[in-house]
Amino acid sequence: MYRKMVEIRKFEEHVWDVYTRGWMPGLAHLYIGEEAVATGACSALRDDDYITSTHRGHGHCLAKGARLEPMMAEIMGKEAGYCRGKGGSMHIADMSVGNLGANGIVGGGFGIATGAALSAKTRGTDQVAVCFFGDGAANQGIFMETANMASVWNLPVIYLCENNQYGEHTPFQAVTGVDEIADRAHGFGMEGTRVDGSDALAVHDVVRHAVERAREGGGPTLVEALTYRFRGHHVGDAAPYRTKEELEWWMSNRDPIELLGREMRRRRIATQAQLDEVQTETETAVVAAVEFARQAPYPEPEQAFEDVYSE
Ligand SMILES: Cc1ncc(C[n+]2csc(CCOP(=O)(O)OP(=O)(O)O)c2C)c(N)n1
Ligand SMILES: [Mg+2]
Repeated sequence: MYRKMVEIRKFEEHVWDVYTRGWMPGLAHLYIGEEAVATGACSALRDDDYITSTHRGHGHCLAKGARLEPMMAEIMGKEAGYCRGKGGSMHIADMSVGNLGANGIVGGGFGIATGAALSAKTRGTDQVAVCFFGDGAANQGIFMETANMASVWNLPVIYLCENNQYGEHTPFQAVTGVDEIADRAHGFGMEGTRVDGSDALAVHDVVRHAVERAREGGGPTLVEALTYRFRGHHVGDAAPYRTKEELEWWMSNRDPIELLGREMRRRRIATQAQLDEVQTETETAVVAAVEFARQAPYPEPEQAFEDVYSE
């Protein structure tokens, strides 16, 4: 889990670099600061379990098993990418590991994850689906419809709200009628839990519990992971709507990589030197992925209408 979180952090730092150099088209919404949520949750899943992701999806993809090279190639619009360069940062999908796709539509994953859970139940498998979504997406109407449906049909789905406390430039308290999004679970007739989203082990435990219940036919769960994004909404956003003190507090007290590293040293699972080694190895791998993606060709113009749903 430590290695995975470092991989996500370094990947995102390089996406920042790739974006600012003008090597990628579109926007980049970075997951820096939120690594424990995807890592903790996906480490409780099997390869054949499903996830749906968001516009801030690189961390979910990597945590569910995506490889660095095709990820970076997709972000740069290259043919070697997961969607042959046509999806970009916000539409990375990898069916081979159950990733049903990132989504540029806020709340776009609710129907897909709920449908995947219905499919698993109908086919009689014990697969589960995890739907990642933000605090902003928690106020989309489709959440109410799908969560109610999942409750009535007892579907194996976990709605995992990443409450990073802002939807674009708006604090979640300004647009949300409850203090804790997890409280909404009671209105749907399902279990709801809030968890420390900076603590990968805590996220893992809560999601594992929800997954076990879902596999045994116990139905859906709403999990709210309280977290914070260390960067702006997207790379070009300097985030003037929040205070420097608030950002600094989260960065110095709730950095998920620091917290897990400290816990590993405390339990004598790893030394600082071993953790440093993970950082170095991961940096090398991400640099190689950037280089791979830079060298890779763009799709040919004749391929424009291949692998797309409408022409
Ligand atoms: C249906 C829809 N409405 C609006 C947008 C524009 N938009 C993109 S990200 C975003 C904020 C989402 O906030 P949240 O769900 O909290 O996710 P976060 O960015 O904090 O991870 C908005 C409003 C969109 N992409 N889709
Ligand atoms: Mg948010």
